[in-house]
Formats: sequence, structure tokens, C-alpha cells
Amino acid sequence: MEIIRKEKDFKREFKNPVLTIGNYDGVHLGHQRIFQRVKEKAGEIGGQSIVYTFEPHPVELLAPERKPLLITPLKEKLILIAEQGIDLIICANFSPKFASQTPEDFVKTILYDQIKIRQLFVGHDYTFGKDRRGNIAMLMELGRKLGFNVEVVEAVRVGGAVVSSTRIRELIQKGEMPEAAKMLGRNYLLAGKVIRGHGRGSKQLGFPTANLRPEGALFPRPGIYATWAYHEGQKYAGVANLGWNPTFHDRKFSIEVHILNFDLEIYGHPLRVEFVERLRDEIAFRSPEELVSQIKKDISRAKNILKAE
Ligand code: RBF
Ligand code: MG
Repeated sequence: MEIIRKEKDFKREFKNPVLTIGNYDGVHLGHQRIFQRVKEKAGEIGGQSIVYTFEPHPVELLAPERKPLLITPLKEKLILIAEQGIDLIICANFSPKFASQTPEDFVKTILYDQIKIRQLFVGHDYTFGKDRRGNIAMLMELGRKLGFNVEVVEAVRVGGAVVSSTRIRELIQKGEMPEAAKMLGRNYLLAGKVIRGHGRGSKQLGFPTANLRPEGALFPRPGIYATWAYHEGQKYAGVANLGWNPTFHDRKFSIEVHILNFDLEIYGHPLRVEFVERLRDEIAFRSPEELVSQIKKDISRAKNILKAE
């Protein structure tokens, strides 16, 4: 797998390129189906499988007030796409100049003249370019004219509902993690670095927490969660709290994870946290002791859910 981010690097020979284009925020089951089709086709014609995506998200540049919270910040997105077994990711810089191209020019000069695509796959609802003029009908027309195939990949449904990034964002923000996971094809996760908290978890409560400074900004609904944490390739069960620690009258929102069977100092280290199931709301307890006894119950429920010790 290779990632190309500089325009000068697109200017090379690709072998029978089979390409899909999209924002691909979430790398959800619908996206995954498209990637599988791209790989299959590339296999059939002995070509390279390519995902063409953008950074920043086009909406960020064109309509920042409507900018969605990303399900997967760039780094995460690239890792997840790479895990799909795609040969090459082209991540184009979505600049004002880039945005000023007409959809026809983009397809002709970049996809056709430069990359020389043989086959293009797009999602069922794909549109691009100014006023969304770039759409499936236009791509098919251009494909006929220039000489490449266009195939539309149908939506994936989970329990009758179409898998979409918008729906997944909603589920995450409602704390409905199992439902979000069904559409993502994986648990929702936040990746980031461990930062210093109050130190109160370990000193006062006996339940130390790793406080996460996440790369992304789409947080599950505040509350207590059963989690998996990944640190240096190891997977640990745990419980997380997203909230304001009202028992201690803290004001700052924090994301903290108590990792089970773990006693390393990991300030400054990268950590990934998967949110598996929401357990309850955060509450203001009358005393730290009451909070501690509730945390013990949270841990035992989390172990049950995660089938972990
Ligand atoms: N703080 C609260 O004020 N109310 C809570 O309901 C609460 N629940 C928690 C549940 C778990 C599993 C964990 C790990 C922490 C919880 N906390 C809660 C946060 C706690 O106040 C915090 O970890 C310490 O104050 C250290 O920052
Ligand atoms: Mg802490």
C-alpha cells in the first residue's frame, strides 16, 4: 500500500487503474463494499486498485458553517482504507484552486489524462464539484465519450436502514454504539495522545484513568462506556467516562479511560479507544466513596459486555 499526497507524484504511469473517488469519511460498510468491488475489478484486469480522496473535507473549504464532524480524521481514515487492501491512496489537497475546476475538467485532466483510469466506481449517491453538478449521469456520459467504464455501487443496508455517514454520526452522538458499529463494520474509536489529568483517579479513588486528547472531534454522547483500549499493539478491556466529573465540580470536559489489568505510565503515548456500549449517565455523587462503589459496578458490567476478565 502506498499513499500519494503531492500532485507531482500523480504524474506517473499507473497500471490499468481501477479507481474510486469520494470523501470516505467513516470507512463504513457502504464504503467497504465499494473498495471490495474496486479490488475485485483490479484483480480481473490485472490493474491497480486506487482510492482517490481529499484533504481537507471539501465542505470544510466550501461551506465551513455546514462542516460535519468527521467520523475519521485523516490519519485514521488512511489507516482504515489501507486495511481494506487497496493498492494506492491518492489524497488530493482540496485547495481553492482545486475547487475551482469544473467537474468535467477534473475528470478529463486528472482522472483520464493524468491517471488514465480504466474503470471508475462510485457510491450510489455520489456527487461532486460546484453545485453538485458532478453526478453519476455526468460521469457515465464522460466515460462513454472518453473511454472508461463507470459502475455505481449500491447502498448497503443494515436492518432495513441505508448505511450512511450522516446516520452513523447521529448514532454516535446518541451513544448508540452497537448500532453505529453495525453500520461501521467495526467499533467506533477515538485515537489520540494521553495527557495529564488531575491525578485524582489514582491518588484519591484508586481507579487511575488515562486522559485522552483525541485527534477527532466527534464524541459519543457523554456518559460511561465499556471500552477496548489499544496500547502498543495490545488490547485491554476498560471503562471510559466522557464528561465533567460533577462529583468534584470540575468544569472541563474530559475523556478518560480506566484500563483494566494495566499499570504503566503512558503520558504522551498514543492510545486508541473503542466505545463498545454505553452504560449510564455521569452523575454528581454525594461523596467520592459512592462514586467508587459505582465505578466497581461499572467495571463488572463492562467485563460482562466485553467478555473479559
Ligand atoms: N465522575 C463523576 O463525577 N460522576 C460519575 O458518574 C463518574 N463516573 C465514572 C465512571 C468511571 C468508570 C470512571 C473511570 C470515572 C468516572 N468519573 C465520574 C470520573 C472521576 O470523577 C474521575 O475519573 C476522577 O475524578 C479523576 O479525574
Ligand atoms: Mg486521569
